[in-house]
Amino acid sequence: MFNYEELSTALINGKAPVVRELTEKALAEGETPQDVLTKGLVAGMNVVGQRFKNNEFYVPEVLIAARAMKNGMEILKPQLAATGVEPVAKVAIGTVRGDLHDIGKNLVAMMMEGAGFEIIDLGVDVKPEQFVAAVNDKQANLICLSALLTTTMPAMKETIQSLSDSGTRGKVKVMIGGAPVTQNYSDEIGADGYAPDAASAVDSAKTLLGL
Ligand code: B1M
Repeated sequence: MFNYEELSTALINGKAPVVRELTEKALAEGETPQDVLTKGLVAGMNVVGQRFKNNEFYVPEVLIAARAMKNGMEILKPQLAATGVEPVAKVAIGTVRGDLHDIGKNLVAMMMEGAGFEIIDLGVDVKPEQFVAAVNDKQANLICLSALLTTTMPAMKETIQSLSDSGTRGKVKVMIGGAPVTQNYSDEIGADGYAPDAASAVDSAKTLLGL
């Protein structure tokens, strides 16, 4: 039985090479990529978040842990994507203007890629007009907006407004998510859907696109 605590602890302590090694070991021992992600990496990141909240961790420790998480995710990405077949739809995903958090957004992108979606990753601090361009120039069928800060949630509303102003709103579905985001907020700003985590983001995307 793979020792997930060892993996989570390495991530919490920011030991990137150990995280990479243990992620590879877990897969070699037959653990599923989904289990390695949730029981190992996300579990560790949750502890980091809790410690950051309690002022036991400061920004440098969080960044080092985030880098360790990326190391593990690099190993998992091809495995998570391997289940995919032909792209089922084109998704433009990004963290909204003013917001630099990308770990959750990357997880959502990875899970969606694994489910067969073609992903256009616009990165972080993405301006409303960049999302509009993804619909007009790259024919995205679904826009995914991520926000981790209460102060950047209004940028989700502004993005939807820009889609309407540019006449593209009718061509695309909009899904939102991120720790402070709720279904109520989604309803309030006129998004088409909300998902609380990466796994349900895949289900919601499929429902929204009628797949
Ligand atoms: Co930031 N940060 N941070 N931070 N940070 C939070 C979010 C915070 C809650 C910490 C705290 O105070 N407890 C707090 C926000 C408070 C608030 O607004 N309510 C906060 C703050 C205040 C800040 C700064 C302002 C700190 C400062 O400088 N004073 C600053 C802002 C910078 C900016 O963005 N402009 C800042 C900076 C940073 C770092 C750069 C140090 C680093 C980011 C590194 C990176 O992303 N590359 C960081 C981190 C790591 C965090 C915490 C610790 C962890 C976030 C994370 O990655 N979680 C976070 C505390 C916490 O969450 N407990 C915190 C793991 C990730 C897997 O979860 O992103 O929630 P999450 O994603 C989930 C779901 O939300 C969902 O699926 C994902 C997987 O299940 N999801 C979607 C996400 N997007 C989705 C989209 C969807 C659907 C689902 O559809 C489209």
